[in-house]
Amino acid sequence: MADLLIGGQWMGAQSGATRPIRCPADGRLVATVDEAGRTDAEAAIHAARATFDNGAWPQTPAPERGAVLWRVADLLLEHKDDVARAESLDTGKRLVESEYDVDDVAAVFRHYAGLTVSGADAGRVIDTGQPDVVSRVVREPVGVCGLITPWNYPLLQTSWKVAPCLAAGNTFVLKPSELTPSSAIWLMRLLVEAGLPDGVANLVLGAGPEAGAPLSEHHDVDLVSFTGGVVTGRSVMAAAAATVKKVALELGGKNPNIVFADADRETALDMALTAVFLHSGQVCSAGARLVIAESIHDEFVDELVARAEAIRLGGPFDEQAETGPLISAAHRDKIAAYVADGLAEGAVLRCGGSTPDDPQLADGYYYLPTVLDGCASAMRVVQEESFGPILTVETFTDEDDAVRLANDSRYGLAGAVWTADSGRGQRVAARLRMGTVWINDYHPYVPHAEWGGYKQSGTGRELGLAGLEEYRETKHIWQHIAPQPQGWFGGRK
Ligand code: TXE
Repeated sequence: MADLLIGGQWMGAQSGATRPIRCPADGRLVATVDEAGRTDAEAAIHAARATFDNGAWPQTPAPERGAVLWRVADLLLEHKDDVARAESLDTGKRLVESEYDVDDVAAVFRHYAGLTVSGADAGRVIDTGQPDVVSRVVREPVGVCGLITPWNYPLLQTSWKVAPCLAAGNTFVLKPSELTPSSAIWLMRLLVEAGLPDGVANLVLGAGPEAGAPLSEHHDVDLVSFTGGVVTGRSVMAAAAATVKKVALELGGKNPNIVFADADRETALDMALTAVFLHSGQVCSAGARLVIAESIHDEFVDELVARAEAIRLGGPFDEQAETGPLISAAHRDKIAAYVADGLAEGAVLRCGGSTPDDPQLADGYYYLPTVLDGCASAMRVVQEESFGPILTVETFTDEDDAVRLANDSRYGLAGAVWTADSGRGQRVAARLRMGTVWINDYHPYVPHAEWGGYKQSGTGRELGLAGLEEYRETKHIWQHIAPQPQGWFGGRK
């Protein structure tokens, strides 16, 4: 079956090109998919434009759009086993994690389905003080949206864009990561099955510079929403400037996990591991910087290292595995280079720092959970997002010092503070320049709360109500019901 969905038709690439998809856990071929180029992307943009300008979807009553989204959620859960399996084969992540992701994706679709019936679409009537004037502010879909997504949580991050985009009445072209296209193909099939009209959802697969770039460049695209690395994000934003389209960017982070001496030690330790090593650190909100009180540093880090050394690596279907491989050989090389760099800058290697020597893992892109102690915020390994299983450790003396260190970053996506002092937790949370702050927890998110970054972690918000607003324009309609000449210029009698 062909894999590109353009104007309601499944088709191959105009060039006939295809791309092999390999499982990062063992390198086995899991799919061969069509590889779109610029002309395919442009065809998809034209289809989305024509459907937006001439189709019924933008004018469909919001609750009817919501009903389609609700059906998508049901279908996702019905096909959960297949969708999760496809996601795990593409990403190498444990099956159980992909299953959680499908549940989360269904919840995201239901959240936006709910907003279509709860009045979030309602505009406002303005009291102008003029009885002969009806002044209304209405919310409208933005138009054609270009959605570009990454490989770490392929389906989840796609749902954060697709669900609000559709709820608001837009049409879109989706370009998932070329490394992990399978769950996007699944989602498109389910959107069609749920009754979405032809041409509303369009899918192109392929490399960023060919299949993705037209989504930020083309004058027929009104909004581009991108999740990925900061370097690519800058180029998306620069390309979008030429046509002044709306831009939403989620560009990852280098997130501090602050532990005060009065924190519940056992929980803070356990969660410090989850914060950074979940999905082998390939998480935009990973707690990759441990910022720890000097007085508990030795004891805490010794125990953390012992636990990190015991983490079991393995493929998606290995039930003993606690985390999986990195996405590619190139990404693993990048992680190794960050570790080498950190050591050259004076960090102390406490564990990991190499690939595992287990022969059963030899064909996958595994890297051992790594702890670098004695770090300083000026180091490259502390400043840049490695997006792998590397924890850097910095120590602080007091509350001000903790906040100063945590904020000493070009990123501002997320962070956490661990303390038994609720007042201190709130004080620190208020001073952290980040889009999400957890107090005595790490990683939870809900579809109802906004997600996004300060500083170079991006612009705009996903999820929550703001996640819907990204996909809407605001229009003021002024109607004079008893118009009279004003005589401003006098005119001719
Ligand atoms: O991502 P890219 P990469 C970070 C992480 C990682 C780094 C690089 O630090 O190591 O980014 O990862 C598409 N025009 N994150 O290189 O390039 C691309 O095809 C339009 C953080 O894999 O940003 C894919 O669909 N699109 C992150 C998407 O952009 C282009 C998640 C992301 O790829 C394009 C992933 C172009 N010119 C990586 N070039 C997070 N925020 O969660 C590429 N793409």
